[in-house]
Amino acid sequence: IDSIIPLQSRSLWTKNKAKKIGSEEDFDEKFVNHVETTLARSLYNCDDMAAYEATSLSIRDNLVIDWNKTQQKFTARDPKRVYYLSLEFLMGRALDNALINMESPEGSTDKHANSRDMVSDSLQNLGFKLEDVLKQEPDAALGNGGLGRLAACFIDSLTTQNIPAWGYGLRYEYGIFAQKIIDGYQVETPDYWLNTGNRWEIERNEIQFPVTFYGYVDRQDGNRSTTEPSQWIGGERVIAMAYDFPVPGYKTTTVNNLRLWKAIPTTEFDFAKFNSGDYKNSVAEQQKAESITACLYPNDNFEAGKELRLKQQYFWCAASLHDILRRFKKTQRKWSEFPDQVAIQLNDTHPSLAILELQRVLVDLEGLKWDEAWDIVTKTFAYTNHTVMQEALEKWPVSLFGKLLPRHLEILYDVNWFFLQMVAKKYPNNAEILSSVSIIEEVNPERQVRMAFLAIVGSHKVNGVAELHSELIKTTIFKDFVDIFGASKFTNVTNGITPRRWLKQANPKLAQLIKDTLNDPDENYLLDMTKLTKLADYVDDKDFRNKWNDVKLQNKNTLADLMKKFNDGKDVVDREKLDDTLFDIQVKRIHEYKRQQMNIFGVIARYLDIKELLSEGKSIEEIEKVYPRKVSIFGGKSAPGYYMAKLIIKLINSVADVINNDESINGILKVFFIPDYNVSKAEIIIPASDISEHISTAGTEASGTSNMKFSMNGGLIIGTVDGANVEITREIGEDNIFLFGNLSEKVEDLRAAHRYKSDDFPESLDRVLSALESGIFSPDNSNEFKPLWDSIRYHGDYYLVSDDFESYLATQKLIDETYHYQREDWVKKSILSVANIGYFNSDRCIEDYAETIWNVEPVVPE
Ligand code: Z57
Repeated sequence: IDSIIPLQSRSLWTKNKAKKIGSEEDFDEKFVNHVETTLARSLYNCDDMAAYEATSLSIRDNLVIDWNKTQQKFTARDPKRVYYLSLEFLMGRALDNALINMESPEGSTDKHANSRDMVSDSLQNLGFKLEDVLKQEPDAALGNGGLGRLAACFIDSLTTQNIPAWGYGLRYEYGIFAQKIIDGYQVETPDYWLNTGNRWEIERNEIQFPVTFYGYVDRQDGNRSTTEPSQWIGGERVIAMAYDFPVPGYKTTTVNNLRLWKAIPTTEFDFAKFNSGDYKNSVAEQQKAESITACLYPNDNFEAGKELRLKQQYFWCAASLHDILRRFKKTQRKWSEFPDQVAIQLNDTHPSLAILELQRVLVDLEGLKWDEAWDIVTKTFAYTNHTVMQEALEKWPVSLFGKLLPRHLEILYDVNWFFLQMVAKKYPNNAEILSSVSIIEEVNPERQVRMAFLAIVGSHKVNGVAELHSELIKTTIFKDFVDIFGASKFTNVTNGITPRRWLKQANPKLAQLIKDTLNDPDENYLLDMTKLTKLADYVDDKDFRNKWNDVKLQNKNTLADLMKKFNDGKDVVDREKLDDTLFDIQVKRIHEYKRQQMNIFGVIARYLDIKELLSEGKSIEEIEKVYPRKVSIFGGKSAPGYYMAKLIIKLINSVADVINNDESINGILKVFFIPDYNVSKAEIIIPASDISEHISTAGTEASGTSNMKFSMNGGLIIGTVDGANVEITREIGEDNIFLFGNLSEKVEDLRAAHRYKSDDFPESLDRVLSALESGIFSPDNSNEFKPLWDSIRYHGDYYLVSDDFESYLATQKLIDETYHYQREDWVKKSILSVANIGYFNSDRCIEDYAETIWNVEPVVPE
């Protein structure tokens, strides 16, 4: 392309090319320029918010320069690319992350070790504090929990690893709701995160694709089969417009792109309505387009099956595929090369429609033969499963599916038909297996599309997210598919987290100590976490242990500040005794399977014990020797329609009310629920934990990723033998983790046993439930928590709280003893956790995907 541009113009462009910030002065200049022109403000009305915006714009300029270079290089080299399709990207804040990832100014004579320090100094001179400026940024909270945050860690690692990759998702105007706690209850308020503008996105007015819904398939041109090119005459049409978010990597100038789609109306308008003078209604009709990307569905591990959600899914898949196909077609390669150029990863079943959409485009629009097309499709896609829980597996009523996407339903039927024929050949006269693996579930009153089965049939690889989970899917929900396709189609890629955000950004003090100790001034350990193992050499160094403990103490102090803010400005914990206060933390989505109820029952048991000892005449000083000082911290959102989860939140707050106001216990036990848990709060909470709880019923938590985050920050773990806890134990050593509870193999039998032995549970739990029943935690309505005790006493205790409660309490006791009476050991365990957690960084995880699933290679910038 270069050669067609006249030399004159070219040199003019080169002379004036955008320049990256190379020094403090460069930054000052950019900053003031953005304040005075882009923001149309001045020195006299530049507040912290404006300073945040101008800083972001300045840093974004840097990213965009590298982004352009990266894309040009990719276009020239045309390597295989990875497309990560995720309905959720839980990014959190961008600015600090960009500053950390930004290379120190290339070839600059600047005195600073890194760009973050440079910008910090600049801002200081300009009259601002970086810390305050960073806090102005609202979280980009386009996700619910683990799945969405995983996608965010993955694009960080994809870029850091220089892998040509795109993230594709939706640009929701409302992210996950903000949680208020009013009288102990969760109240949801809308998260209109774009309210103050978004300085990180680039609106791509020029990238617009039409997306069609409803309508019918035209078969007037003879009686052609559904596997031959067909014409879908759509009903409704909307436009997908691109918004790009540059994704920086650590110590690389590669910048990848996260492309999020917004739905906007078409400019076509309804002449019938217009002519009939119904202008207002025809505008209103158009406006409806925008509702498609208005809001993120706030469910985690639960499918509600709403039409608008299916519309979101198709809208997103159609637009993303269109974009991918357009990019591929520019290279003028043969279709058979498509899978060598394109790897599409399906983050859960949410994007499974992309499988049908690609088949449709290839057959209906590009004229490929069915089999040829299907071969390309299956070589292109791979599917990640994140759960075995039935209520989270997506199913769509066939009627709804066919109404919204009539041609896709035909294709789905054909895909299913060929698949079942293959199965029938393998298992002659076996109707049972046919109905058990059919993509269409034949149920009364409605037939349903099983999206997970579509994802398996349409992919070449299926992976779980931790070893235990990957084994479980092979032996339970996807067992028949292992027989049909062979075990090699199913694989494991254990989750990981990015150490840039979850260590360096969240815990600068620990990062500093590690950097000094490892003698790693360039912080290369953040790229090669095996380097952390060296920390183990220092466990016997008392001075080092003290420093280590001191970092924790400072982080606990910062969390104490946060709690104070949410406690009407009153301290929750005694600052004088922070080092003697065990911070016990459980922060994650509220769900019965994650068993926050068991945690709070444990707190109640402890409180009852303390009260009983008091009533026996024991002094609080003596009691404190048995039940040392501790604060139980909770945080997390419940899905708005999840009754039991909301009741658990209320219970936690009611228990906190009673315990925190009981002066007789002298503050040796405190309970606190931090409202509106999100990524930026996680960055404060996680580094401050002594012990964190990962206590799901065995076999229910696919992986968990906060377990990795806590360990990477020197927090110890109390956990069940579930998800990634198993591998964490293997890596850090079983002496350094507190495991308890029944194993997943026993869950089925234990559940069955509850059906005829309903009152067979431990005294310790009975005592807690009786206290609840007595109404001491719900003075105004003694039956308020009835559904919680009923579910255990009378409804089969599905999550096996009664089976694990005793070992849970016993393990808590062990934790108390270790923290308070073997503190040296405790700190050693903490150091060894960090030293051996390296495996769970997301770079390793992305390398795994790249090698075993995508077959892609890095393209390193020069
Ligand atoms: C979600 O956050 C997860 C699974 C789901 O099926 C849905 Br829907 C949302 C979580 C799992 O519960 C975690 O165990 C896992 O660590 C995370 O996905 C990332 O894999």
